[in-house]
Amino acid sequence: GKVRAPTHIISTISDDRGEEPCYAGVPMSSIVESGYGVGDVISLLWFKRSLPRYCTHFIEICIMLCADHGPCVSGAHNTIVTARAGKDLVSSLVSGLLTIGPRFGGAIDDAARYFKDAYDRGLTPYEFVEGMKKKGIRVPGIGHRIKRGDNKDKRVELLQLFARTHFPSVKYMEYAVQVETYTLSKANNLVMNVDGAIGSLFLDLLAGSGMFTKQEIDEIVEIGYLNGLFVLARSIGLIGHTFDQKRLKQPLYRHPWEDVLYTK
Ligand code: Q5B
Repeated sequence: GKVRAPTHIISTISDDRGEEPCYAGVPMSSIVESGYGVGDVISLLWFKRSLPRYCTHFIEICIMLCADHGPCVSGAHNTIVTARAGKDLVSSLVSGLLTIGPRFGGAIDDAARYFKDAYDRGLTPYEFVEGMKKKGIRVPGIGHRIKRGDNKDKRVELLQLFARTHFPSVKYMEYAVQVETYTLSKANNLVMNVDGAIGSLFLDLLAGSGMFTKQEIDEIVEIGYLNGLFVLARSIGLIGHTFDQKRLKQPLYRHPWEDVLYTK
């Protein structure tokens, strides 16, 4: 019989060999005719399955809420400086994206990992937070530069409200809220941030939707899919900041001497 030559690439999420591209086996015409949205496309290309509407709606809300947070955050600042240095769209975009990491926007996967581990092991919020302190690790998903216990992040409240209304279970979110109550008793800046809200709620989506096996959930959390939500969302804002600077014909940025402490 015929012997298949060995391939150098394996791909399982999309196929463009037919008349139309397919995402996880679903042809583009079905995607358009069924009125699918970005949440459905993410479900197909990242999770290789169609998810219930409340899940895809939740994903879309995450994207909308994280699209931008003003010009002063790390990502936007880098993008603005790069655009003002005369660089092109892609350079300005990636310069902003490269700031996404454990302190800024990229704490979602670790928040999911640590909250899941602590909840599944039955740790009290006290045991979890103090255990992290002993290890010298900041609790991912907790803390914000400008948000405080008496000025909570509206995005977190909106995500929690949506989940309380639509998710079958919010056990991980409730655990993260208990952790926040404990951290706020220590310092007013230790609020749950948007990374912590998305990380804990995505655990509830994965566990409560009935669409994933335990093994699949563990793999998603281990590989780290969830920072992808912030990267994707914030790209929208960073592209906007690039256009804004170009439209405003802003000159080369130079940081003022007065704002630097020159010392030996
Ligand atoms: N302390 C976010 O810190 C920030 C602690 C903590 C225990 C914690 C910090 C942190 C974990 C990572 C995380 C996502 C760096 C943030 C985002 C997107 C964004 C951004 C925007 C957007 C802020 C003061 C004292 C110190 C610290 C202690 C702080 N955090 N202890 N666990 N998690 N969080 N990142 O204000 O005793 O004085 O030494 O790393 O979740 O990025 O809008 O801006 O949409 O763009 O710089 O929302 O919390 O505070 O470093 O001066 O710390 O609090 O140990 O204690 P700050 P620091 P001590 S959301």
